[in-house]
Amino acid sequence: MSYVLYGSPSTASLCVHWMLLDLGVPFELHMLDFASREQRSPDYLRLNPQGRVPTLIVDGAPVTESAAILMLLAERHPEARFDVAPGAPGRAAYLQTMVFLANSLLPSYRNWFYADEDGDPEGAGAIRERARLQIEAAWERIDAELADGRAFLLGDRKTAADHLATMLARWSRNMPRAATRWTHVKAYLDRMRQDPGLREVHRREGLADWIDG
Ligand SMILES: N[C@@H](CCC(=O)N[C@@H](CS)C(=O)NCC(=O)O)C(=O)O
Repeated sequence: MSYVLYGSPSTASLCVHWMLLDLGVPFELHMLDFASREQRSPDYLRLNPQGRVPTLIVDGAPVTESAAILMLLAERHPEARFDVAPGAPGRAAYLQTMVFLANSLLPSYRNWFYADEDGDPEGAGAIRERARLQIEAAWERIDAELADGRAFLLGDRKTAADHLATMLARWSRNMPRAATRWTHVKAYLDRMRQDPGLREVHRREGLADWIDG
């Protein structure tokens, strides 16, 4: 199995980088320079026509979309138990949570951070305000789920949902209401921030903020 990850520090590639470290598999890492728009270079657009990260080259073929990559890696390395197998108890919750994070929460962050670039800059303020409300509603929902004191998003073991949710929580750190402002989410994140793989990915990506609270 061979892996080559294209990413950029603190972006959507972080969750994939983290899972690769957790899996302990060899991989090559290419950090793209967003300042020089390397993600829009012809060479990179051949791998990822959207010009976004992450892209993971899996045995020579590019795969995009962070959540899909996480689920693929979990499936290819079942010994790590980062997913819930078809037919196993908790499978529905796993699928529901992954799709909720990827389909509802992550695009709202895209709108928050890229309102000017992705659409008409004149309407960007309204887009950002709506995105903020959607992001806050999502953390409200996740907070309610964590209220039963479970250690991880899906119960008592770490899954791909934790890789994705923790990265998304990190992105809220400078927003009007950071994810850490919800009581149960904060308790969860305080535990996750002790995770050796998450700490290592912060170190490798040169990120000193947020990881220590
Ligand atoms: N749905 C995609 C979103 C990827 C995405 O928006 N990545 C951002 C960084 S977080 C990016 O590459 N931005 C550079 C750009 O749009 O030019 C995923 O989950 O992989």
